[in-house]
Amino acid sequence: MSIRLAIVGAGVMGADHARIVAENLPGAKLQVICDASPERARKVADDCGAVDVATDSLDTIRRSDVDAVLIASPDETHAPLSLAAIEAGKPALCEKPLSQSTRECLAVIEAETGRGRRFVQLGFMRRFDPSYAEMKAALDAGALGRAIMMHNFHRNVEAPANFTGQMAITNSAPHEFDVARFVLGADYRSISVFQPSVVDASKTGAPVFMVLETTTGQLVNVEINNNAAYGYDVRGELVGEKGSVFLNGPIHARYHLSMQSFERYAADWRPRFAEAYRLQNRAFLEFVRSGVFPSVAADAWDGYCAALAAESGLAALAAGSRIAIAMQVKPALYRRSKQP
Ligand code: ISE
Repeated sequence: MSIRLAIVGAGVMGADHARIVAENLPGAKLQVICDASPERARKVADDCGAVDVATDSLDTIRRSDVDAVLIASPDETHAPLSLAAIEAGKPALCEKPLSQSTRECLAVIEAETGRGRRFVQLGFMRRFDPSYAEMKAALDAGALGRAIMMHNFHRNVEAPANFTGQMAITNSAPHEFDVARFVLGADYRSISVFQPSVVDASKTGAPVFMVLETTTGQLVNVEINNNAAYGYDVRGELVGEKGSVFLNGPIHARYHLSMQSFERYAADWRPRFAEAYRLQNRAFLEFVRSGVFPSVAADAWDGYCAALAAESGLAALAAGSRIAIAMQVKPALYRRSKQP
């Protein structure tokens, strides 16, 4: 029998998830598209062949014809809607970040711990990206020797108008906080944040440069530049004792035109990470079917770790100094292999 999915939030990511489900997720059925705007919900439902539309997210999560939920609404709703899914006993694939506040992440963790299983798979899709997977596999296989450093660049064309100065750290950088932690298999000990004085720091999406130290002695640096102008560009290099691995994006063509040779950039992250989203959503469907949490996927604890790095990053920026990152003790549920 098909798994009946509700998508909450019909913006850019909700629409993209609906398309992935419709085109690439055999065994899943788009049951409901829910959005505060009925027109937006209807448009996505019509484009992707969903059965129904709704405007109330909590009612949608509780509906008896919904087996699992995909949360793609604005950041501040992620934790409350995850809690509602847990309360309804339904697995949820929640877009990142779980929350911009560690307090809210801990509430989700407490709710899952109370029920003795994981419900929330977090949309840190880069864990499923073939280039990061290969980087991690090379490290795990010992090919690079011990990891020493990881360099990360994250550039968007232009920050959305609603992007506050802090969102480079709380909305964009969590991808790097999570994926570097995932690749290295290490937690963070401290963070320092810098801003180039040549740009106006109050400007929407002003760039930041961060340096994190891991508990196992590596340095991780992260550039976030949400007004890079030229294209969506994510780069990463893992440096080990014996060599390094550099990420390659999925480039399908090279142009030779007008005395130039070049490749094209996408305007946003969806083409760059299309395969990662597809694999992530497949893993979620398998999780709903089997109850076994995907070993690669991020869970609520990983969401807490990313939020803690972001919160500490904001404190480091305000203080103008290096801030220690002090983690809570990891509950036993999240120490187990990712079984339910
Ligand atoms: C956005 O929310 C995303 O998740 C994108 O993957 C990221 O590149 C962008 O910086 C974020 O704002």
